[in-house]
Amino acid sequence: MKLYSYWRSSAAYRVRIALNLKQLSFETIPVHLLKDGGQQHSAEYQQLNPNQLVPTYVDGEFSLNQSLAIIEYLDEVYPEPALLPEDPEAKAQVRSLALDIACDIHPLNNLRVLQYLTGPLRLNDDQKTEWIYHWLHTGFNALEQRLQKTAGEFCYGDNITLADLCLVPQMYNALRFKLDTLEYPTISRIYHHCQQLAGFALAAPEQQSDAQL
Ligand SMILES: N[C@@H](CCC(=O)N[C@@H](CS)C(=O)NCC(=O)O)C(=O)O
Repeated sequence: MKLYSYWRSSAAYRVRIALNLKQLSFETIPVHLLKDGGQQHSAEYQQLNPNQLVPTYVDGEFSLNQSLAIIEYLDEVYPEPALLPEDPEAKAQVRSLALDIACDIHPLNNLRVLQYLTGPLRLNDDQKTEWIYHWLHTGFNALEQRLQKTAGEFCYGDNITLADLCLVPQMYNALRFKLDTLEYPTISRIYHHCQQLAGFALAAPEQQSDAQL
């Protein structure tokens, strides 16, 4: 099993957590998102993933992009521990929380979006930061309200789910941008709790072989 990954990529971080929780050993193939103009744009990587984004999961002839699709695939093939509840309503709620993060928060502050803002659209650094904070606060405000209704120890009740695998990297990313997270006590509590668990801790950006500290 191979994971094309970048240490600071939130989407790759989600998959690393899943692989760790399921105790699957995998080889990390680093794709440096900044070096050489971004190795995700190389012809070789484009063959593997035409979206030019990480992660890409490869197992033999099987290759898959999109972190949530990868995690759900792993969850079906390696069911323990389950990352989605069985009950249809609970499962839908967990997916909905995960998608709030993965579809409505994460993409707006992705590298290629920020590069387009400061490149062709000529935003300066302060304007870029305002953009990042605006979309993080918009998403976190909604997420905090939802979690106040759904959370137990984790995002949805007391079991780790797909939603936690999305929350942790997104919060890591927000802290990296020095977002004031005091307004988000539930998000913060779940984040700090997850950080204590080995599967999450080992997936952290700083623990990766390609980390540049
Ligand atoms: N929806 C995709 C998002 C993948 C994604 O945006 N990856 C980012 C890193 S977190 C990336 O490769 N960015 C490179 C770029 O923007 O050029 C997933 O969940 O896998």
